[in-house]
Amino acid sequence: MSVSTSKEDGVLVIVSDNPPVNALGHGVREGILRGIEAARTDQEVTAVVIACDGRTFHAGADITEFGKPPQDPSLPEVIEAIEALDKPVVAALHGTTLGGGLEVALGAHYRLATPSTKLGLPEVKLGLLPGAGGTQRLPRVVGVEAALGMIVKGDPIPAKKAEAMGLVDEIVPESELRQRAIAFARSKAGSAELPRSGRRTDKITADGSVFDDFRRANARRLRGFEAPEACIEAVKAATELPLEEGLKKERELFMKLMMGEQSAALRYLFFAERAASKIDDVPKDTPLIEVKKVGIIGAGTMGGGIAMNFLSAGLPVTLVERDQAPLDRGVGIIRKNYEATAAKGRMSPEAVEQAMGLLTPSTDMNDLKDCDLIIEAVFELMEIKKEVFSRLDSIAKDGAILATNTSYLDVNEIAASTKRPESVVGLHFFSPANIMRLLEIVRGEKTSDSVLATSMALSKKIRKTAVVAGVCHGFIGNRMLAVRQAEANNLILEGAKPWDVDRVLVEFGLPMGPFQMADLAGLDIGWDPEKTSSSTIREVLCERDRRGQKTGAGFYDYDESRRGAPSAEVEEVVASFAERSGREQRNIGDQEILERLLYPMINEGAKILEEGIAQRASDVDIVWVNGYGWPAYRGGPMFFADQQGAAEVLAGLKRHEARLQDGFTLSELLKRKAEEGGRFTG
Ligand code: 3H9
Repeated sequence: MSVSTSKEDGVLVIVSDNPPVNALGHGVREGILRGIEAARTDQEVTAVVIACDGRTFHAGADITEFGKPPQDPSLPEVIEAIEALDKPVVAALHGTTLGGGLEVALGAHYRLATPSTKLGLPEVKLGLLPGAGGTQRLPRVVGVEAALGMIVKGDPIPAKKAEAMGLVDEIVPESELRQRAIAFARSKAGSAELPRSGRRTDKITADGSVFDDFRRANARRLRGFEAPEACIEAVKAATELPLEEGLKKERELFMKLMMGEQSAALRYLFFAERAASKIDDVPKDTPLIEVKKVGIIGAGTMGGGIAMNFLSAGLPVTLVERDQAPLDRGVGIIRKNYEATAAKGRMSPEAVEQAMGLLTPSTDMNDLKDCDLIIEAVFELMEIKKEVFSRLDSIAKDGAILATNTSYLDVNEIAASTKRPESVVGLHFFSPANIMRLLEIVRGEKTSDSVLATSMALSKKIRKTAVVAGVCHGFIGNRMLAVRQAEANNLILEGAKPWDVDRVLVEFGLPMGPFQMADLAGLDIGWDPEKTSSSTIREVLCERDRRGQKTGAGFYDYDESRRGAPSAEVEEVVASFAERSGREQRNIGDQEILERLLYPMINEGAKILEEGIAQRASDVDIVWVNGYGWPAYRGGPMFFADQQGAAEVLAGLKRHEARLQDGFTLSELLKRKAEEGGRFTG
């Protein structure tokens, strides 16, 4: 039984125990309602405490029940019964009091919390809104502005802040929570007036501009998402309607979101992210290597960004660069980045010094000898990587993890330059490495289970979302990106304009298209002015000093504030290439652009799966959402493929096959899925 009750001196204590997070599944809802009903009818009971065993108070509704036929009692019904009880109800909060869990707490008349409790309404991150009264009760308790922030952004707040807002009545020590809650409840027994969140009126007024101001201030991060607007509408309803009608409105908005594609995609990603951290054939009890000290070779943008991850997690880092000047520059940039974060109020000045205090710069690779993990982030050239690894082999201590941050190269070949290939792994960070959440853990043929399991555990410590990839050119993300890039180039040679290609992807929900991305990164990456031969569009643009945003021109012309405008010169360059390649320029519609960019990527994703480079389709999606800006509300390329249907993707590829890049072949897995009507994702 997941809910038990006991009576302590007139207080009925209702305790849920539904590991791992006390989700409010059917049995839990039923148990709480039964407890409330018992409290109502039992004359001996004068007050109630609602609490949870285990690591947390209810962390929300049970997401696995979503999309299945609803089972009574519903959560709103349970919460209404709690609020309506004429005996004081105290919620005893600990851990992560989230979503439906916080809504239960809002239904209670009083809330006590331990100092480490986090409180939040994260439903928006699942493409939903709080659907059990949260949008109506929270603004009545903390005011409209504070509630908007919590509901529309979905980030939890610490207990102390919740107390200051009036959301928590008292903070009590962790070990005394239950007893203090019982004593508190007893002290309120017999109260004539109970503070019911839903009946409060004092904080619920707001002038309409609050909502518009909020929309404006958050427009960028909310672009394309449906749920935040619905959240705003629901909170607005709280200011305009009596509770019952507001709850009805909330329900309506909630159900609409729940049935929609965006929430399906975001819920899928929630589970996809958790699945990604599981390595199928590595036993759960694989011993981990203790990582107490990290070494990084290369103090450039990448090396510096990687270092920051570990420094921020409290791990000492030795940063090695060949010469003093670039080392100083690298260290300077790390400090500047931290100081910029502090200036925005996201880090204290003491934390900056603490992080910098963990950094040891060095020009001597021998200083890496006591590191447990060493990550190489030097120039992307096999010969250089091999040289670094063979030197590392003679310096690093036994058992140390030797990682390469290569984004394309063969990790097996790099590993073979050492006498300990089992210790070698790819840790592919994405730029800017201190910000981007994705980490590809590249598993070499000989990488040991311990090295893999430790890499995965470490990714959590540095707050990355990691995905395991096998060895191939570009691993999961860049391999698929290369296919899209080649197709984007084909499209412009056939007559699509670079800005149209970019626009189609931005309208789809990506932050930018391939040509905007190229301009941002610089067209001259890998370009050698000594050896240039005008053989590609990119080369010609570099030769004309159109090297991207930094030179004020690339595929676009840029003004001083780096706003890009279509360039007649680029059109001319592209047209002359098209003529030379004998391609006829034609008008290409948006739908063809989208299919030509996305379907070959999906085909490549399917090959990645059939070759076993990715463990599961959802891992491919995690890579694209976290590393390449694929809109989360579209789930990822493989989820998108399932929504289109594999047969439609295959038909689309066949429609365009003659025009696709040389050497294009269809994935056998895609063909099979199309034939069987099967899905890539669960
Ligand atoms: C809601 O409440 C709607 C209401 O407003 C209205 C209803 C009418 N359900 O993340 P972890 C599983 S919407 C089912 O690795 P952590 C999770 O899949 C909900 N399962 O642990 C994993 O399973 P497995 C609003 C859930 O310590 C295991 O628990 N609430 C749920 O890193 C451990 O999870 C949220 O959105 C759930 N609600 O983080 C909160 N939650 O071991 C969602 C977790 O098989 N949850 N599981 O892979 C979280 O944010 C994190 O899980 C939490 C713990 C912070 C709680």
